[in-house]
Amino acid sequence: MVSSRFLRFARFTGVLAFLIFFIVHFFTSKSRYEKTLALKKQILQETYNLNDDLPASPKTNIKIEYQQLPETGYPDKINAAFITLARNSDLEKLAPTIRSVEDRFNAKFHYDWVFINDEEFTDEFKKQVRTLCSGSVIFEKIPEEYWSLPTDPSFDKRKAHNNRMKSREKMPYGGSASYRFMCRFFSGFYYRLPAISKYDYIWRVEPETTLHCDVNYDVFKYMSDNDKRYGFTISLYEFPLTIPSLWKTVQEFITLHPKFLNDNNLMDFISFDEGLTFNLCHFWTNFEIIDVNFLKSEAYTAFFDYLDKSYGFFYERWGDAPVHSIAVALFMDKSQVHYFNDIGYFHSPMHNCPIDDEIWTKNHCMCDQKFDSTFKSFSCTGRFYDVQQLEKPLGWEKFTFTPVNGQ
Ligand SMILES: Nc1nc2c(ncn2[C@@H]2O[C@H](COP(=O)(O)OP(=O)(O)OP(=O)(O)O)[C@@H](O)[C@H]2O)c(=O)[nH]1
Ligand SMILES: [Mg+2]
Repeated sequence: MVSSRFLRFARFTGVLAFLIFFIVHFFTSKSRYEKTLALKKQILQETYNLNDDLPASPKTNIKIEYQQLPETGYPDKINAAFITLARNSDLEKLAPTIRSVEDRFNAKFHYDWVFINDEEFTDEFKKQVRTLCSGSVIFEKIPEEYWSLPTDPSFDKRKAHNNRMKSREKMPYGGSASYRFMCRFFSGFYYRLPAISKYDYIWRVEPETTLHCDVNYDVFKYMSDNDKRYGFTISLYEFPLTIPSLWKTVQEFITLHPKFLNDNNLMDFISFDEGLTFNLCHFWTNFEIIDVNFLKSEAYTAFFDYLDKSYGFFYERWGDAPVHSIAVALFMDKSQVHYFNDIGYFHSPMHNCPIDDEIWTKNHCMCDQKFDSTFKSFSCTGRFYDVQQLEKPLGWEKFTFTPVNGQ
């Protein structure tokens, strides 16, 4: 009797305990679920609204601020871009160059990059450069008239052909037609492309080149703020056989248009005898930062048109480097030409490697100062210092000799 009553009581208690456990578990797990959901929401919000005001954590009182790089650079950005002429086949050599320019400079500023080609760029090329550049990327195909022989009746195709044949063994790219198209294009046409003419400054970058040092300031803004219109890193002497009649043609142009000659020009940089002859000194244009409005000016346009009509780009093998350099030296005020001693640059086989230890260290340069070309005998930059009356860095004399076997 007693035992059956006890059994009923035990069964009732068991059911009651199970019910209580079930109800408690139901409510606690619901609030845990809601908490988890709220936390997830918070994380999502923090992730996607990085710059919203976040509450400090009540436990630590620490407020985590997420750093987000601006999409379009910073408010002071100049109307400027990088430009690169390249073939699809240059991609492998170009990719490390873009990486170097981005790592050393552009990842901080996000300037646009315009890629130009005489053919359509492949999807593979576009995909690769897009992923490396931090600014907008623009692809432009060169119109045929900018990359072909002149069509005027007075142009002698046979003479151009003969020059290529006889120059084949005498100079680099002497036999190449496309090299001549490239030099003429960089002398007179590239800045007329709509994708380029809209900028105020352009910085030219070639495949297989490297920036040796960090550039922690906005180079374009520096140029604009200081009224600089041309910037270079390396200068040297031109191969005379490529330009037998260039200086004569320049002299004719100046005689016809003396008004274009700047009163405060850099003639002494390009001539040892006040303009009688060209001393072959030129800025190496594979690195070049230039004011596009200078190229679009009446003086430069008339200058290029005059040179082009003499057909020296084809009857000889005029390079864009002497053409740009002569124009800069004669038509610009010399105070507007700037030598960058702090960027560090390499285009085979020449280095610009800051010899000033403070600059080299501060900018984390990765180059051997022994090989810096600035004050070597094959460079004209020492002359640039003299003509501009710039103070040479301490100990520059130690860097005038080319090391033999790296010693
Ligand atoms: N799209 C295209 N680009 C070219 C062509 N030829 C040269 N280039 C580009 O024009 C620039 C200059 O050419 P380079 O071959 O480097 O000329 P260089 O600097 O005088 O000679 P190197 O000492 O060999 O570098 C580079 O950016 C090349 O990628 C061409 O036929 N088509
Ligand atoms: Mg090159």
